[in-house]
Amino acid sequence: MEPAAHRFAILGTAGHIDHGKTALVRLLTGTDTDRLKEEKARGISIDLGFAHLDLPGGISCGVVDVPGHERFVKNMLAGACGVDAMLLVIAADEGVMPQTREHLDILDLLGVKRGVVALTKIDMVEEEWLELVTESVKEYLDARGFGDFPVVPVSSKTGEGREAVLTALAGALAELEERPASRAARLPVDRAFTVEGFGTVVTGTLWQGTIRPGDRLVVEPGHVETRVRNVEVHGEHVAEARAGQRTAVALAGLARDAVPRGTWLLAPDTLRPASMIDVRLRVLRDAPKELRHRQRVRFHLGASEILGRVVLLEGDRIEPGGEGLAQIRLEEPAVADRGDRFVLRSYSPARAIAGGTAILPDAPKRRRGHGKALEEIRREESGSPEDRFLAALGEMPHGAGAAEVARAAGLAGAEASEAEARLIEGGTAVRLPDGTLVTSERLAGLSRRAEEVLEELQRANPLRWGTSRGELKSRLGAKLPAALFEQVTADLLAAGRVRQREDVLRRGREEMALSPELQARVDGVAREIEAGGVTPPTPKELQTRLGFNVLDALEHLTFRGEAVKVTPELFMSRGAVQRVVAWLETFFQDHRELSMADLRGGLGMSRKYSVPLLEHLDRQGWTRRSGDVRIPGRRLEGDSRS
Ligand SMILES: Nc1nc2c(ncn2[C@@H]2O[C@H](COP(=O)(O)OP(=O)(O)OP(=O)(O)O)[C@@H](O)[C@H]2O)c(=O)[nH]1
Ligand SMILES: [Mg+2]
Repeated sequence: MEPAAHRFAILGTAGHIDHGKTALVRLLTGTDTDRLKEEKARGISIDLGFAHLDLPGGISCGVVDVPGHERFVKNMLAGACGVDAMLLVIAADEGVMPQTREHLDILDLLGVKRGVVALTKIDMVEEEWLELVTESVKEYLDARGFGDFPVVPVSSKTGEGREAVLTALAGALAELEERPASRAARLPVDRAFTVEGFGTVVTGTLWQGTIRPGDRLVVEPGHVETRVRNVEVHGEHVAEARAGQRTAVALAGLARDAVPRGTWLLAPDTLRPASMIDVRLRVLRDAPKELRHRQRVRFHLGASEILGRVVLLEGDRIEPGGEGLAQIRLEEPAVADRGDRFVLRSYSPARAIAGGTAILPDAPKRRRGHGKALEEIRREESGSPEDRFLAALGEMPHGAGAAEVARAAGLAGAEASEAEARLIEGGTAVRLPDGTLVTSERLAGLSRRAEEVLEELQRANPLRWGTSRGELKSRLGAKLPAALFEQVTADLLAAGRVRQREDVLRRGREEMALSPELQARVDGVAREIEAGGVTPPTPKELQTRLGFNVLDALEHLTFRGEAVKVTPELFMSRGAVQRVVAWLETFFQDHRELSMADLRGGLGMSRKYSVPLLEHLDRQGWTRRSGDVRIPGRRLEGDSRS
């Protein structure tokens, strides 16, 4: 199966125990994510559950349902790391509760900025109470910096509000950036099990890159080499899993124990596990205490939890709400990449207290009070001018002018212009004809999506040669700037991956090939309008007569030049139109003017045909309006004897 042309997103639930996360996922998807016996018996979620949701607007979502119980926050973290958006569930009868706060804290630390708040169980409360709760939930979100999240009332019991939740989710994900498929594969394993006939299967969200059957991958930590036997997305075999998809991978010759939750599937020779990571830390504003030097913590990254200590490099403590540079020293190695977000929980009681970003994922041992070390970390953090310019540009999906990028990167003067020039020279950034800069990665991603959209539309509409530029552009995003779109299509045309006729684009080199069944339909339609001569049946009449939707066939015949689209309601065969033109030529040999009645009488047609036909002939230059009558148009003038 080819990858479909829609986008992928991972949606994670969040919220206090019993507030209705699993019930809402069931209402939205039809899937019961509580699959463990114990979950069913106790009526609570213990581990992660997974479902699939197709949202309006063509977004295919992997849903990760997390448990709300305080004791299972560890499992929640394994699911939350790597979500694109949150579905924060708050029961209308209880309002904001401790794990509502902790889950939102965690998602905040992980940098999740999209989401919808579902106010569940509205069937259990009075109208007035609902208003009060809505108000206080909105206040809470506002104070936490999530004031732009829609709050949607819903009942998983009656189904009320289901559509509104779906619409709100589609809105929250509408402008989601595609994850980089061009980078090396990286998948945090959140489940591993044995499947009869396939051996060991692991699941996780593919953070970046692609995975295909036959790929060689490495499991880290442990450095176990393996080969992909099979790839599934949402329960279907695929030729390729793409970044952003929930993925199940069957691995050859590997025991289940070799890939427990917390390990990673990686493209070979990419990341290495390491125990010392330089980081920037941020302590939660309502953490119960300050973070102390050498404090023991639980380090959560991807689906892994690793114990370690925090070595603070700037002072002895970080107060709630504060931040600083630190080194995390772990008891077991972690597989981190530069820029990864992670969460820290206190050792006991286990509670989310801080989070941060990896700066140097495999660092030398740092000592406190070393000005040089701090300087090095700061330099790593901000990067070279080129890195900073590229990072700033990478945050701008529509690209931007050089001045704007430089400002966002905190660069000026020669430093900025040199960084820009080097990136363009090196092919990492591209300057469009209108001056806009954009990363090559973004351009490549757009090209790829454009091809997918074209492919999908071609498959869905086999009678159409291709897709109009306008339709392709709107499919790629209503706000996509014209210059960017032009560049994408120009690149595809130059690479020979797409062809163009008038303003219609077609993917690939093959010509249209109709199935015998479709060809028979087209031939049937062609015969009917041919037989109708200058008074062919309308599409509606044809449809009744033939019993299928004839519009595509008529457009197809028009595209092939075998029919002429006089109006959307009148398609005439090419032969019939040629006969009309021949009749006109003869007519104008003896007459100066043509009246509507002449046309009707001469060709034997009613007003229903003569009016649109004459307008078509005007447009095509065969006739020209002159007062109430027609005279020969420019295409007949050479022949006219008048
Ligand atoms: N009346 C009513 N009951 C609901 C609604 N949503 C959930 N419930 C009930 O509330 C209870 C808890 O729902 P769950 O969906 O399991 O809650 P949860 O948030 O997944 O709980 P954990 O996963 O354990 O954190 C169940 O008995 C549900 O049937 C609702 O909208 N209306
Ligand atoms: Mg649940």
